[in-house]
Amino acid sequence: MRYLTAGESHGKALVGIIDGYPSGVPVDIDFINKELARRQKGTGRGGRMAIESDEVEIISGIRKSYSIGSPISFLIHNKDWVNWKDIMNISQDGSCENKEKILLNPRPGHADLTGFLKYRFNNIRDVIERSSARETAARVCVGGFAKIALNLFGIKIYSYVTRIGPVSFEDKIKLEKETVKKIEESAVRCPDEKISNKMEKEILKSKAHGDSLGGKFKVIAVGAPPGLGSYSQWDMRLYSRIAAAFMSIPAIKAVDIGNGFSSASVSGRNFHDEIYYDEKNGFYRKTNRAGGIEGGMTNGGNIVVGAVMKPIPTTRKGLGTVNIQTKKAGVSLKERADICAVPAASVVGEAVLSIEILNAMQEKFGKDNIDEILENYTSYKKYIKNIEKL
Ligand code: EPS
Repeated sequence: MRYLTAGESHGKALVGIIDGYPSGVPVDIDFINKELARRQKGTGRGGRMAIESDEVEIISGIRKSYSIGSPISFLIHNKDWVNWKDIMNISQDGSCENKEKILLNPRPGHADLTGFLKYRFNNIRDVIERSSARETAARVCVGGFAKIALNLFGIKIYSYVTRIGPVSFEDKIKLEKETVKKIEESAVRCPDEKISNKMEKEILKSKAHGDSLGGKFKVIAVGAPPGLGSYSQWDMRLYSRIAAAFMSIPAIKAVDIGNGFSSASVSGRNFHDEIYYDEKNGFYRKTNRAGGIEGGMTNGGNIVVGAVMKPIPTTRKGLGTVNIQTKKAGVSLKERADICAVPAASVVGEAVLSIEILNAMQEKFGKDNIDEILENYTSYKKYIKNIEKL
């Protein structure tokens, strides 16, 4: 399965094309819309989220609620477009020429300056319309399709926030119903109510100071079988694909799998997850420091991905910069933006992990039709069980 997205932040719509999605999957559009709504939530989101209520319009690839194996294309209309029609006009009727503010003070930390130079623009507007994190709405939609397919194999994806600025949540959690409910109810997607409140306060403090905040989140896949990915080539290693997918989310600066960062300071005998066996469980581990991947392949444990998000580069107070035209020192441009989008990024993380896992499943068990893939999957599970009983 591969996909492309298109669309400017304040253009008419976001667009997505998914190629290679298996046929025969019952597609629940309400579920996808709920995923889009989850991405819009969270304390720290900006004014734009009050305007949008993202909904997908399917254009192709689905008939009578089932995928038909042909490319799926979809639109997510930007409600805000009506307010930007002149500025985002596709034809050159010039009606907005005089009204439009030319943006020339690049924001440090954003694509503004390099994009302006690289594409020979004369207005930073042409950079920021596509470099905006608005694009992630389309990715959550693609991820929604992937999640629907993974659910048929009993694979579920969760996420929660582990840090907002200085406030961190370090506890180990069990992904029980009650915990998941708490995450979904928290305004910052953190399972601990007290820490959630502290995180929220920190975001509001940052807002009052005209500043922004980053943080960390974890995404977990439960139920993936052992043997997805491969050690045989660099680009077959699931680590590399997952890391690339997470690093492609705007503002993500670091990714680790399992106890990735802390593995640097622990000895081998204290790090690796020892292997056990009993009749009931087959091979199993008592720990999961590897985060469910060894040798570039899933090992049957939960896949645990951690990601670090930098603070949003747009701030009300701005940062020191240089006007591209006058070369004089100034303050970075101010666009409407989020104060903190870590909770939203965790939902985007769920989407990109779902896409990578579905890809790896299709690689191992087949691509064309979901029943065929399910049959191959069931027979592989049987084979693994038999081996474990030898
Ligand atoms: C976003 C939409 C954008 C921003 C934000 C994310 O809408 P607008 O630019 O109209 O406010 O709120 O984008 C950024 C933080 C960014 O740097 O571009 C969205 O839908 O997620």
